[in-house]
Amino acid sequence: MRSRPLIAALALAGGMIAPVLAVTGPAHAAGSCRVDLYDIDANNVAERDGQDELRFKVDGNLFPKFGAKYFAMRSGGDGDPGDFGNPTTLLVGSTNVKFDLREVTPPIIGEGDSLGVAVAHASICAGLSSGDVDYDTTIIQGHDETDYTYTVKLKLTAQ
Ligand SMILES: [Ca+2]
Ligand SMILES: [Ca+2]
Repeated sequence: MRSRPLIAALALAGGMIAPVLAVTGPAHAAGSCRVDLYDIDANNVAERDGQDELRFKVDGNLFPKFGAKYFAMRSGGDGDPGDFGNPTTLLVGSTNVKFDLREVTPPIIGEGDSLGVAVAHASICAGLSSGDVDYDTTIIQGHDETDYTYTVKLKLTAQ
């Protein structure tokens, strides 16, 4: 008989947890966000031959992922996530996420050289509620081999 109140209390506590989360969940600030490449525009490419061969490096992974692949862009070009094999990662807590834009030189398709880094800021994720979507845009610029500018837009989806 002495165990009954304890079991009842546990059952009550177990029953309480789920409804509380269900009520506060949608309005609760996100603890993490899924980050996806959303868009990349080549305003000016870097290489003198007028075409950059590109990959993204995210969390140590290269995109496109499989085999010796890259996506070639010329000035004025518009790249989509699918062109890079849909680069994605998770932003957790206060750590910004970086999408490193790499330029490779065929026939050697490794990780190439970094043109710059697009950032998804943790501060944006922290301001979102679960299910919300926002975007973080980075202008990547440099001078090697020629003046280049890329506009990279990352999409944050709050978990
Ligand atoms: Ca080239
Ligand atoms: Ca190249």
